[in-house]
Amino acid sequence: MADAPYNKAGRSNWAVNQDRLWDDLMALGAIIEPDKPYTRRSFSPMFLKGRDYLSRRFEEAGLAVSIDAGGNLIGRLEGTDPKAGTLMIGSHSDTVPGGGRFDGVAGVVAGLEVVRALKDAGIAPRHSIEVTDCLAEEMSEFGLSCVGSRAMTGSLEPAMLDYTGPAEESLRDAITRMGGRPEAIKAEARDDIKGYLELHIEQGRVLESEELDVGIVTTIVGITRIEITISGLPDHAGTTPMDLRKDALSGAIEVVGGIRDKARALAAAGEGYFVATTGEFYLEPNAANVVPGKVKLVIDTRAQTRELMEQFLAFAKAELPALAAGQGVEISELKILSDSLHTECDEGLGDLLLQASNELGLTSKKMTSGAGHDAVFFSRITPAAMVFVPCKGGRSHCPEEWSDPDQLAAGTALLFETLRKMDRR
Ligand code: HGY
Ligand code: MN
Ligand code: MN
Repeated sequence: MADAPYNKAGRSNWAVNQDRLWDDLMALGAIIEPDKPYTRRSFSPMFLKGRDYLSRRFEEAGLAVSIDAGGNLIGRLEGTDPKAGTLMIGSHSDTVPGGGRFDGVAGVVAGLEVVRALKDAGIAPRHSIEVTDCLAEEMSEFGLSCVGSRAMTGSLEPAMLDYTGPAEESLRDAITRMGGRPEAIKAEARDDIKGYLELHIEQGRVLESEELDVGIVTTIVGITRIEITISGLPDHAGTTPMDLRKDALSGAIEVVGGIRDKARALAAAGEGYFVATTGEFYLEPNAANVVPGKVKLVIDTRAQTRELMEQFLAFAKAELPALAAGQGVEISELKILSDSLHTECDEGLGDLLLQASNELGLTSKKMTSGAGHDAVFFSRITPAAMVFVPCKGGRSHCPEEWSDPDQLAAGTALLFETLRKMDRR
């Protein structure tokens, strides 16, 4: 990594405190399910334990702590000018199953560190500053991601509150269980947020391979998630001849292969970034001596342009049923779970980030994000921008996820300097 202007003794000579930041991250990295590192799933008891830790650290930093209607945890520092509005630094503290210690939570802790650094430096910002842990950014058991940031930005459709999760609990009840008040989401929509910043690990290989200190995100891909149910007939595995079976898994194999091949073709077409993943796969009854009667898939697709996504959706609706029918089974349901457009981050904030990065002597580049983020929804109500820090080998959503203390400190110092510029605007 390029020599960033802070000494290698691991202590930056900037306002942010690298060790304090790192200690909080490692403490949160220990508040995880005992048998599956590193897992802290939204809505779980372990998630609430992580929030207890964050709330305590918010209070110790002198922030007023609250849970908003959508279940987001917010630490607020009042500004000197009540008419100036609020600047927010956010991300998420939930993980994927078997995830890492940095995805999301690094951005929440970085926001906390920025506020502590403001206090250490005796700086009283004009704007109020909020550090936000957005509820359930990762795809949750309710079939929805970015629950809290959708709620805060008027993007949580009422029908989504009826999505159900484990034990048939509604998303509405789960948000309430997290301290939210779903019935007040609409009434408490925010109009005071004047800007949103998010620090996140890149979850890719660009910064590390080009030895850059930080990335400034310009575009965040659109994400569409589709649930497909393939129905056949459960039958005795021993007595049902091959030509008389209605094997749902045989159909699912063709459907998944068709999705893979279409995604490879779109990715290779040179019209922009496109990926598709069959990440969830449920087989019923999932018994060795029963011909599979039903398969449920969840497909996660990402596109840099709406044109690419529309090409994929047209393919899915037109071609997938024939692939299933070719195996004597049918697609009994094809449901769009969520469909968010690609997002352009705010250019003005991107320029502030670049300016601050140059002033700090950091090497940087503007880049696209293949991962989804809470910033997507904040960009709908306020100027929003993101800072990426390198992560080892680009690995993420796995226990090997890693970012060095000084890389995180550099990104946090950039947040600090950029927030100061936003506060002075
Ligand atoms: O899946 C994503 O893109 C993000 O990590 N939630
Ligand atoms: Mn993630
Ligand atoms: Mn994330």
